[in-house]
Amino acid sequence: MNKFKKILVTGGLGQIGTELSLELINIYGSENVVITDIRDSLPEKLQDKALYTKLNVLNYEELNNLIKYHNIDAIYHLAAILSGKGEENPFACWDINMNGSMNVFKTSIENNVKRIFIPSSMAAWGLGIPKQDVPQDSITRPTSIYGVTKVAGERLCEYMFHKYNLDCRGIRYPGIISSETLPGGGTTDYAVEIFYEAIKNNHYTSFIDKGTVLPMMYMPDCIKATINLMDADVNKLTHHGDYNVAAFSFAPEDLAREIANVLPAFTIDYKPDFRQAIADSWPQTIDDSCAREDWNWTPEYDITSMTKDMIAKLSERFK
Ligand code: AKB
Repeated sequence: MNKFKKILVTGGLGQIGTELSLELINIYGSENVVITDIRDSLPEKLQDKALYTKLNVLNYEELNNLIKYHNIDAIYHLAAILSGKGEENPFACWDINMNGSMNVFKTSIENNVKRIFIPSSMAAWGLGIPKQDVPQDSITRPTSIYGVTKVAGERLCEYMFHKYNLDCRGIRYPGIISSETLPGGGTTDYAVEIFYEAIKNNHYTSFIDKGTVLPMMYMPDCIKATINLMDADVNKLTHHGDYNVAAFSFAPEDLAREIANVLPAFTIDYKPDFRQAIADSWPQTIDDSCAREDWNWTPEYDITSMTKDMIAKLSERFK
């Protein structure tokens, strides 16, 4: 049975938002999923398939009115500025990520929203962490403004749960690789761009250096994790806004090798930029045993199956 009656997605036209919205529409029906974003209208592939309202999450009144109007009982709050863009404008990153989330908390409390999802990220980690198998309960000393907002968001989810009985949930996403919508300004974006360049030009210049191993996940697993955590029994959860999840880890040269197995002419070179310092502060592998125990998390894709699927999908689109 479906858990919720009417769902709101903020940032619903972003990298994760687009595919999450499509899956929620499959499960709940297009009349029960309200997509919001700052764009004027829906892209072609979503037109006539979804309810859409242009919304800036910083506008509390509009957000609150929308939630009342639709009688929303679950929110997936994905509107955020990611790590790369965050370093270009730290004040805007704080504003959108923190004040946007505060608006979502406040309206959820006011309107008795049953459950909300606010993603965290591996960016919550930073100085002094174990690079291998970073545990669920580990120190979080991020060096990026995005990471600072993610740690604050995690703590706020916990706080709102205890103070207001607001059921807030979140995952520490690794880098997410996807074929439908490009990511918008993260450090792990290279692992998506590389596929587009491989198909179009047989070559990619990576802004992340050789040897930089980072945790990654394919979009179908990201959507599965997000929906499964939201559907989980609250009594089984030992955490709220900060579940570790993992799928596979690789360095750019590992991914290049996998791509070359399918597209033998592919080559890569390296020109690291400011995002290298962010990547260097993140772990290489993540211990996700807590998510596995609490809500049965298991990923389906590994680097090889993800690479084959990405190339098949993008080759079809760009043929
Ligand atoms: C980013 O690179 O900023 C994001 C993230 C890991 O949260 N993909």
